[in-house]
Amino acid sequence: MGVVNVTPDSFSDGGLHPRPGAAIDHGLALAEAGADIVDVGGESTRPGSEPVGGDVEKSRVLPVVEELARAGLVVSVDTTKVEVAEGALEAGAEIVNDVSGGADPEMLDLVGQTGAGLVLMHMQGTPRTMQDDPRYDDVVAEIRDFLLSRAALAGDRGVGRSRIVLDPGIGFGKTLQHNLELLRRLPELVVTGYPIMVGSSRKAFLGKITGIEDPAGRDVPTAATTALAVAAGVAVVRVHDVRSSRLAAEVAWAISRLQT
Ligand code: HH2
Repeated sequence: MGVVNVTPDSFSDGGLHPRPGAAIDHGLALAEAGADIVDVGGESTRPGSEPVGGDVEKSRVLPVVEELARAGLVVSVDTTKVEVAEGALEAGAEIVNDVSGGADPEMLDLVGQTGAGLVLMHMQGTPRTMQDDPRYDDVVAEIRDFLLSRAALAGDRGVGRSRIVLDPGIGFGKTLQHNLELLRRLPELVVTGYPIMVGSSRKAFLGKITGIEDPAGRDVPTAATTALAVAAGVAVVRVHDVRSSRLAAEVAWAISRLQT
């Protein structure tokens, strides 16, 4: 899954694609580079970021979704707002990527009624405060239980089991140690039977490990996480630089599945 941020303030590529035209070109380039899905978002969720209104988010996202869907791409919309998701699905998106993990039951109803795909992600707190003091007794067990309970809720609201993807939310209310433990213990999420998605691309923990301060310089560290995630059985990786992660995924897949 390639990331298309139509935002002025995203942590790694904020302001790069603020206009629909630039974001559309970027989405097409990601598909060309090997993305099977493009994820279009109009609100930054980086630590400390402020929320934006639904109208602003829609004006950023909908023209981009419409054009990329028209070009034949599988488009997901990265939003927590029902009105944005609804507009995006009407404009041709097929998947809702909800970083709140379906906190608004109306989002689950919408996805259930439309038959769209749904990514449920875990976050502790809100983007404004989530990195202040994240705490867990057992980070993997707690996140797995949370995601399974939200998946069950989505099922009750009409979302088919095969349409649900679970995501532990790397960097969303997690310390370096939490992120590392989640990535080391991915098989414990894979055994739930739901497809698992991981979004580690360019995130701060990679900077802490490598000393690379500029997020845009973290694509090689990202590819390392992609390889390990694919080898662990993860189904989807959400990345900014598709080419490097696609290659890493192909090698990891060949080794772990004994395919060449
Ligand atoms: N990470 C970000 C945004 N959306 N969605 C899922 N399912 N999983 C993730 O890990 C995830 C996500 C943050 O990355 P980015 O979009 O590059 O930054 P920003 O939120 O600042 O736009």
